[in-house]
Amino acid sequence: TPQTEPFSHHPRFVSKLTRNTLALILAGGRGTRLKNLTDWRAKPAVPFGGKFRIIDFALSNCVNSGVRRIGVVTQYKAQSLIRHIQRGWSFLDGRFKEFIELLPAQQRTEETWYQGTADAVFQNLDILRSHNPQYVLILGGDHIYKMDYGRLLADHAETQADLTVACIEVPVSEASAFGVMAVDKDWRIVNFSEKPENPTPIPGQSDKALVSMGIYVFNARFLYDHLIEDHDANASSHDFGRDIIPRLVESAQVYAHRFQRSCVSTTPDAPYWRDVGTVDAYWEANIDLTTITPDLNLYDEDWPIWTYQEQLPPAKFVFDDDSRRGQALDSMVSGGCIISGSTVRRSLLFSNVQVRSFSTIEDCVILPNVDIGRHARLRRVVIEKNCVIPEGLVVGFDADEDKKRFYVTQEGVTLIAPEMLGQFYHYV
Ligand code: ADQ
Ligand code: ADP
Repeated sequence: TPQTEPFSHHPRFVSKLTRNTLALILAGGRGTRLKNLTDWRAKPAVPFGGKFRIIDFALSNCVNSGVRRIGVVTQYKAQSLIRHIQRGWSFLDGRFKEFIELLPAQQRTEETWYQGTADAVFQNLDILRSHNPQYVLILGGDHIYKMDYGRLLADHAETQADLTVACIEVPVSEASAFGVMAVDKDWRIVNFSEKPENPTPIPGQSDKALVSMGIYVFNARFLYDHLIEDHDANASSHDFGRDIIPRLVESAQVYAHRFQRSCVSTTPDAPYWRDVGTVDAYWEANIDLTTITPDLNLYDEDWPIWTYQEQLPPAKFVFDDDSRRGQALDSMVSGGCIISGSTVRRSLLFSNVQVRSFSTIEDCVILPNVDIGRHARLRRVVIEKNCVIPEGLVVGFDADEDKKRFYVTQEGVTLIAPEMLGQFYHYV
């Protein structure tokens, strides 16, 4: 029988639930819509917010929630992701039974790479079992959000579900990119369809749909049984959204958990959850951080976003007598940057960016180790790591001209990568 009393009165406290949970972060997807930003790295390794990489958000949510046994499942272009995790995330302490473990596709149990998200978990079943968790929390590695998974686990235990799927409301016009669900009055999922052409709106709210965030809590044993069953099924694509969840909704206790608030949110009505899967969305989410009250608060001491930090000197601003400039306004500027004799506005500079005299940078997202020569004028540009921007380059004023050399998005954001400048990559 479902628990009716509040979970806080229950003998199993949330800390016990989080401690008995093993998180698996799926970080192996391709992420092709980010164009050159994912040519050499997996999407979860793409730098975000000046200091972080996308996966730091899911990882920080785990650590801050008290879920400190974490597996990261990797496949495509994993080298820089693995490097980041080794350098930045090895602080978890084995003495407290905390760990982060990398689970690369390695054809250990099968003769194939990971076929789909469910297969990626299936191929690590023996490792999962050896840790003996009570709950398995399955997450994607490519969203930006702050979420307390303790709430989700408490909800899962309270409803005595076999599986709980975290969900959020999105405009119905965007819903076909997601798994769309229908729930009954107790939030039990009664229907689930993966990326339907014509998504069904929430009853009484014709403009909204309830969609899966790709975040699942399974009772461990229940998960193992169903992964084995799915593995043996011929017609399956071995994907949670396409195969496992629609099937379980019919036969098991599958509940929805509504993501209603980011842990500490400046805008409690609209929980922040972004897929920065396109260059436009990536630019927009990064630039938003430079506004006066961003939708995502990175200054929240209760929910720090952990990452690997290089030891770098402070950002420096040099006033140049000739150009009579040397400033950044409405911008975020990371360690190791030097802005000399130039003006930066509404921009986000990652570590070790140099902007030289007489240049003007507006609405730009500049990844680490970029050197911008004199007299450059850049507007609405994303610059990939390690670019050397030649003296006098003008981008963002004439889209037809820019398209000849660079990638220009629908919204008129230009992406510049070293290859486009004829530059060979040099590893730093
Ligand atoms: P998608 O967004 O299409 O749908 P999917 O491509 O299945 O997500 O990837 C989910 C996560 O798994 C990503 O973090 C990705 O990197 C990783 N991944 C994908 N293939 C992998 C593989 N072979 N090996 C390892 N990792 C892999 C899912 C759900 C929808 C839901 C959305 C929410 O299927 O129902 O609405 O997420 O974004
Ligand atoms: P990240 O910014 O994610 O750390 P890196 O720039 O370090 O990524 O690149 C990840 C990996 O891809 C590195 O091993 C690097 O050597 C390789 N790489 C990146 N760009 C190129 C390129 N243009 N040509 C060859 N190798 C590259």
